Formats: sequence, C-alpha cells, structure tokens
Amino acid sequence: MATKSPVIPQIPPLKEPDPEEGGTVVLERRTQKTKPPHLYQVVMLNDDYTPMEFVVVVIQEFFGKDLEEATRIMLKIHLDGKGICGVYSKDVAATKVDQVLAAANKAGHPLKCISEPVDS
Ligand code: TYC
Repeated sequence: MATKSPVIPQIPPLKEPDPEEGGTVVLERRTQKTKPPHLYQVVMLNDDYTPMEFVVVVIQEFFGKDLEEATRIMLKIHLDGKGICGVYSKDVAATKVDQVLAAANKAGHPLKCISEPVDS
C-alpha cells in the first residue's frame, strides 16, 4: 500500500533579528487594506394613489422613525417626488426595500422604493 507523504506547511521566513530592536523580531507591518463598506440609501417615490397615512406607518415601522419624523419624510416625498427614508449597508437596504414593497403589495398600494449607493 502506498504511504502518503506528509503535508508540510509553508511558513514564511521571519525577518532577521535587528540589533537596533534589541534582538526582538518584528513581523512585517501591513498597511490597512479593508475599506469602509459603501452605504446605500433607501429612496421612497411618490405616487398619486398610496394614502399618506399608509406611507407614514411604513416609514415608522420599517425605518424606525417616530410619527413626527415619518410625517416630515412623507410630506417631502409628496412634494419633491422622492425622499430618503434611511441609510444602511447594501444588504440591509435591499431588505428594507423588499419589506416596503411586500407591505405595499399586500395592502394593494402602488408604493415604490429603491436603494442606491450614497454619493461619496
Ligand atoms: N402622493 C400621495 C397622496 O397624495 C401620498 C404619498 C406620499 C404617496 C409619499 C407615496 O411615497 C409616497 N396620497
């Protein structure tokens, strides 16, 4: 029966001890490579049919706003055509959009919202 040869892990060589560092071996320092994640804003769009009260409830429920802030955002959307409900990671923003669209469909309203990268 053939015997398997052992797998020997490759260990990178350490730097030579530097007398300046009192014989202490310092592992190579690396520059930070991880970038902050892109943020996405959930933008709600105006339409002529979805009741204002429904939009206010959706903004409170899915975006954690109180009644006053949710009403302010709804009125901005109503007047400007669109408005930002919140800013999140890509995945969380996509989930918020799904939740809003599901609630709107269930209630029979044409309410729409999208997520888009925040300008940076
Ligand atoms: N324009 C709607 C109305 O007058 C209200 C509305 C506000 C609808 C915001 C959608 O995202 C929206 N009933």
